[in-house]
Amino acid sequence: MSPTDSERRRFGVLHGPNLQLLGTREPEVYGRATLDDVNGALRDLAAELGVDLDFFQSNHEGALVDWLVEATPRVNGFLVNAAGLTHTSVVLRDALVGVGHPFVEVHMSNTAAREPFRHRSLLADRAAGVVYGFGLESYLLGLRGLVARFRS
Ligand code: CA2
Repeated sequence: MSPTDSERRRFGVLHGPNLQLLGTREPEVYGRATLDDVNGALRDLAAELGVDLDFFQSNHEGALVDWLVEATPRVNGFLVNAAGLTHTSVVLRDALVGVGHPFVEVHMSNTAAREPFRHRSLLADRAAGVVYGFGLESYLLGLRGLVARFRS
């Protein structure tokens, strides 16, 4: 049985600073997929899983916070690649915790195998789960995890 429109889940996908550069530089770290490729693959998976997605990317911390708050009434959770803000932003952490939805943190690269400053996440201890190191696939695994959380 497929869910009715009112039962369908919607998730926000938040892309942090510089992720608009995906696919244009550092392919050895981030692969060759562009941000449009990532969003397209997420859209395809969302259709398969029967959920809806809203997307947002910004290079500005405040804009990311504003969008999280604005999106909160219409979504059930967030898929988050906060990029460099992952390692520095108390502001983004407070917003994610404050809006009260479950979120999954994802990273394209294996941050644990990179510079020490990337080993710390200010978000991970409040996340429903974390996926890193699988390139574009990190986002897809993260979405599967987020959706599964609502089905179990
Ligand atoms: O691996 C990830 O997904 C990161 O969130 C990417 C961030 C980095 O600061 C995190 O430590 C790990 C960087 C996003 C910028 O992406 C670029 C892509 C291509 C070229 C330059 C930057």
